[in-house]
Amino acid sequence: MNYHTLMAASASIRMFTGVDRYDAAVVLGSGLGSYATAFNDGVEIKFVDIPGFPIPKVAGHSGSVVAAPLGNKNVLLFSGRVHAYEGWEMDEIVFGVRTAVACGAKRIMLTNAAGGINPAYAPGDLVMISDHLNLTGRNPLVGANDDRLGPRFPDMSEVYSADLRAQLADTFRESGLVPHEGVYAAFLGPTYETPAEVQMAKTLGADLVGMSTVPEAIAIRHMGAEVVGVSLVTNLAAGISPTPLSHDEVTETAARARATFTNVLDRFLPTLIDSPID
Ligand code: 8IG
Repeated sequence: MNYHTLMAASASIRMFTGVDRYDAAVVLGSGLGSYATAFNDGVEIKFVDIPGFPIPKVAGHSGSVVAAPLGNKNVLLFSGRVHAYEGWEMDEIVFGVRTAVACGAKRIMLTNAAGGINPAYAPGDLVMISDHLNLTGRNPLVGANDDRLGPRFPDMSEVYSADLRAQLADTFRESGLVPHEGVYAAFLGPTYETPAEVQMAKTLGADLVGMSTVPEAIAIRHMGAEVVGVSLVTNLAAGISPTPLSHDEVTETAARARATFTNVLDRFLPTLIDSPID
């Protein structure tokens, strides 16, 4: 991680918007990026215009951050995440969240689309992430540690803030949702798992499977900010589902669940932004 590039990215966002501090950030996962466009008073900055940002190669989305006021605070909403399975390095994958923390964000919400292992989940459900299993074989902190960012051996005993999870559970209930919570197992991808791999993850304690979020959560904790995670279950994991997995199923379910997701974020963002640890 190049510290100076990180500082340049942070300065670029703060100077472009004329806001010297952002209080919180949200990373919008696959199919959920449209949430950012709902902020009418937000300013969109394309990743190509920020030093050091990885530019997604996915057709139709080169990535951007919407900087928006919320009450008397300010939030950053990122859409256009990059993944390890696309060939990106860990430093690139976590660059956005590190920039958010460098802009002042003390709390970051990570969202994703994921496969469901826990039989209590159905496609379309939102699930809070209680903890994770890093099964990617990668870690964003490998290499020389930059002590300006965080410690060599960061504690991971509460990656996903218990306080924020309790508040998100309240938001789920207020939205009429079951406050599902589960362990997210990250695989490298891009293949979905075999049924045996899903059984392995289940035996290890996983409720959800996905290909993102974990590197970002690690980098955020490294820098001492708080994390809250939510998965949209878009498919049942291989072998749990009676039918083969398809990316079309994933995008269709994400589209169906968008209103629920929007409702939860609208209610939760004021909580996320109102950090008592300023
Ligand atoms: I959406 O079933 C989505 N992302 N690893 N497995 C993994 N990632 C996913 C899945 C899944 N569904």
